[in-house]
Amino acid sequence: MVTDHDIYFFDLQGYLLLKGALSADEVGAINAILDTAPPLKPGERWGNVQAHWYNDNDGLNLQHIYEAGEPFEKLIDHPSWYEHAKYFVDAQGSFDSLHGPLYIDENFANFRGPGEAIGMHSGGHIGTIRCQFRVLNAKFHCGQINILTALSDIGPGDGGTLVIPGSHKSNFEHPEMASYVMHSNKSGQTPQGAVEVHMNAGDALLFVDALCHGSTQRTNPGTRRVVVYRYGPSWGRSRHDYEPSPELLDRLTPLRRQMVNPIVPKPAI
Ligand SMILES: O=C(O)CCC(=O)C(=O)O
Ligand SMILES: [Fe+2]
Repeated sequence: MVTDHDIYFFDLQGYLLLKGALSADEVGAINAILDTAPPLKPGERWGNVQAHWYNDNDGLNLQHIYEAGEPFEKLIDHPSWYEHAKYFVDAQGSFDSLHGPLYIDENFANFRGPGEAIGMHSGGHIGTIRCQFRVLNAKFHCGQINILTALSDIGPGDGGTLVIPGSHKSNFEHPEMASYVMHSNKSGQTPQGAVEVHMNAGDALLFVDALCHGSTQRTNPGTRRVVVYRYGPSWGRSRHDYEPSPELLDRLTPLRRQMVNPIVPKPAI
């Protein structure tokens, strides 16, 4: 459940670190499937999973990863963060009557190798509704709550996530931002105020997308593995042009099905 401590620090910082969100068995089952992924280039498919890059140096994404099997389906409404996502997108009570269940508008696994990083982006000054942080009358109305879960330990040199605590409420762009856009975040050379989040496999970083964030550059050998599930209100649309497959929709529980496909249009006639 969401505690007073979670509420206070999420409001203050824009993120929470959920230690041990996944068990070693859950992480093991996910990694075992990812180990079977063939080498993929952006645009190529692996079943219903789609290989993708945001940019050419932030690591390969396997988009639509909830198509890759039951261990990924479990993450849709995982008890370690489901109530948090629901609470921060819109406080319980009004939530169900006003805009239905949560919706996942993007979900992917990311592999980050040596030299790769994602530059700093976002921040409260941007104001995009999809990513917004908003509290009114003591209720949260966040546009997007991200759950980034570590599938390998992430320490110094591993390309860990950088966050600027409190930047979800900033009214101005970080003055050093221009030098930290895409791919320039060497470990140890981070924008003033940034915190590099170190995680153990199974820990989950919950953050509102309005938070200014990015990553350090991976300098260690090997690969950082994470999965990211993004939660918003059910009137959102997929960030990409991916549709859930009929096979996935068939397999899912009613709640999970609603969360991947909340609005099923009725034919006009
Ligand atoms: O790869 C990371 O550490 C950050 C990913 C990111 O920017 C996001 O999930 O929105
Ligand atoms: Fe991001």
